[in-house]
Amino acid sequence: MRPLHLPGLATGRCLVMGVVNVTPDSFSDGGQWLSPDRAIAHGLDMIAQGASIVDVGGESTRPGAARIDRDEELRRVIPVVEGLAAAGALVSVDTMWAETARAALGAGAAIINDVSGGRADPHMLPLAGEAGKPFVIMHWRAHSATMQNHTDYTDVVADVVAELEQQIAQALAAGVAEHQIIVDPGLGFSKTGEQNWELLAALPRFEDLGFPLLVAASRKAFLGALLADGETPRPPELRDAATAAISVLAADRGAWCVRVHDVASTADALAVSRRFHQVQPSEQEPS
Ligand code: PMM
Repeated sequence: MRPLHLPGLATGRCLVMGVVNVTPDSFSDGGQWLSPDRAIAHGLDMIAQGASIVDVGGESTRPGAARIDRDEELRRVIPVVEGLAAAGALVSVDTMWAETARAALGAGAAIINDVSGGRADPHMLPLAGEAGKPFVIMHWRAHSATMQNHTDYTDVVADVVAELEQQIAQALAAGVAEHQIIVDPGLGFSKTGEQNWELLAALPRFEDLGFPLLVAASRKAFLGALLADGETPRPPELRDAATAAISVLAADRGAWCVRVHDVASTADALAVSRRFHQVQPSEQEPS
């Protein structure tokens, strides 16, 4: 894996990115962090719980969501990025708009997390190249309003890998450096639940692309469906134990970082996994 140019991050273990959605309507935590002070406090709490990065977003990308305008996104995101960065947090900005990314970098953000991987705004890739900051390239086919109409694949793993390779090539051609790139299979974005499970099983194929791998399964609908009570999906806020389990499995399959809403449960699960893997089976006493 090519090392990222991002001093201060731990190596040799899977990192945790905590999510702060400054939105009224995210499926997972919408409406909870709309006040900048509460959002900043929540981000700092997540760092205390073990997050290395705080991801701040102002636009919901839940399936079917309508887009918001740039000014509204800026108004939501910039004070939170500024407050967290001033407090010493490593901040990523979750945006598809180059203008928001530029303003967030000016306010102290260290990473651009563009779920469209540069496809939504033609100015994003040149900005990422010019800024020289780590840039998340997520597999993406269409905006949230219609993305679930675009779940046809011949072979989901091979197709998502190939489409990510195209996105990476476009980024490199636009001036993004190899050492800036983070890749993400984009669970839930133009994917059915079944396809998400197939992608998770194939994470080593994504690691083989040679870039740090970000995995964001947290509270997503496929977990709600797995844990449904009859026809009723498990509500998002009750999907954190399942998320922590996925975090461990993803770390074991090469994830560089997992993006989660509840940092404490994932950080604990990853600590157990690290300790567990320290002991070789041959060293264990028969019980
Ligand atoms: N998913 C969401 C938002 N941002 N960023 C990346 N890199 N990968 C994702 O899968 C991703 C993301 C949607 O989830 P949320 O609304 O709970 O934040």
